[in-house]
Amino acid sequence: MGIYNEVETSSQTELQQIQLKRLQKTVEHVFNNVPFYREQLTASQVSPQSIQSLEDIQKLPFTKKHHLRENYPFGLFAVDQSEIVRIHGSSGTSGKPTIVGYTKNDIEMWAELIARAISAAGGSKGDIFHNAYGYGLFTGGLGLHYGSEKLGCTTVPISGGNTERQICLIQDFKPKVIAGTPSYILNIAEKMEEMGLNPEEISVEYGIFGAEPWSEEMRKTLEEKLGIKAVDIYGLSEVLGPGVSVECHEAQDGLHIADDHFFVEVIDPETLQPVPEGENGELVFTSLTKEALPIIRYRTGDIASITREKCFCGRTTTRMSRVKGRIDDMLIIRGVNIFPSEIERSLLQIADLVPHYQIHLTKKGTMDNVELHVEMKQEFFENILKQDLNHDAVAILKKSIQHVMKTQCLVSMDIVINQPKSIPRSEGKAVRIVDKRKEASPVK
Ligand code: DLL
Repeated sequence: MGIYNEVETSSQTELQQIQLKRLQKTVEHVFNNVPFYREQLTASQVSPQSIQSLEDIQKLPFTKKHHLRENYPFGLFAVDQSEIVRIHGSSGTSGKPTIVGYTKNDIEMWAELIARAISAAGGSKGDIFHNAYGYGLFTGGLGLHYGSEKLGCTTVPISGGNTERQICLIQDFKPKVIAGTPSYILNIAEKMEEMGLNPEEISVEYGIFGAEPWSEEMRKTLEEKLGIKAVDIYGLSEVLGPGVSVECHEAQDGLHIADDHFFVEVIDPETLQPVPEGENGELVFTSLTKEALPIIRYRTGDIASITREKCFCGRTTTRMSRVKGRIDDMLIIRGVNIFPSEIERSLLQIADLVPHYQIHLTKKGTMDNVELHVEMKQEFFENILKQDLNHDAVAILKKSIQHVMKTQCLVSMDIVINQPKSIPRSEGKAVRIVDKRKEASPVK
């Protein structure tokens, strides 16, 4: 069943015992080695000895992204710089990246978690693994790379971009597993379609997609276009990178968290109190084994729910739902809260559109306004040109999109239907929200 390490099927009690021991060790590690945490814990009147049960984690203060920024670049590292063998970072919306570091043991643990993830996704030793995640400071490329080698896959470090060359190598090497952001893999899949390749001619059987929110409908689209089974992989630099959780290909029903390396909580982002299992809230992670950058109760800003029900695949680990989106990306349209992934889910049901879209935030007078930019399919466009469709066709399509948005997402927004190929294609993480509100405001 592709279970890489038997710990993935341990009982919840065994997992919790492992977690408590490792949590105690981690709190001691940060208290002794990171001045920031020593001050935080002291201010909250908590010492390493205060952690006697897993519930005691709630005594610990939260860590947020700004704490990493304020301690840029290496201030939260818990080991001497000479022990750090790798640096990664995530580009923020503003200013300098958030920098993270890894010791040799951290890299080994990360590779193990990715080996588990590729196994869960359907891959195994000897498979050719086409890695289209970007290499560089971003954790996707090298993160997947080391795990793929550890599992024994033949790893192709193609990185993102240069789509034609990617397709050429896919045709020549015949990989079984492909990894990348769903938006970039869609880009590759569409190019393949244009080249007249059909899914039966594509060797790939399994896809490992993540690093950005995507919907169940996008999964169906990618699976059909490539003739594969696709799983969701999640992670973030501050906590590790990819591999914090991954779906299994057997159930494709929630992402298995590596409970032996991370303790997950789900909180209400307003009250900061835990929410019941099964309810959506903000994911909070504490690392349990990291040496270089141990992290305590990191508020991810990502919205999801968790369940501890055993999975059909045999794994007993906590599962998280798909991430609906980041709190920062939540749109509030006339009082209704909505994530871009929910818009995506509805849009992908409309036959005359391609699965690319952007949400433009603009100003109408003094009011915030939302424009949904979508793109018509090539056939639809050609039918208009040939006048097989009358000039009202676009207006009718626009009405039907508006109707879907109103009934499924409960919001009304302006719809802009673009000609084929006009929405920018992604080579990594797709830009879904374009904020033009500042551009529109008059110069003071
Ligand atoms: O995106 C790590 C990664 C690489 C994950 C490759 C999966 C595959 P960052 O650049 O630090 O790290 O961005 C982390 O991306 O907080 C989420 O908001 C988002 N994210 C990551 N995976 C998913 C996913 C990598 N599967 C941020 N679904 C996170 C939805 C995701 N959002």
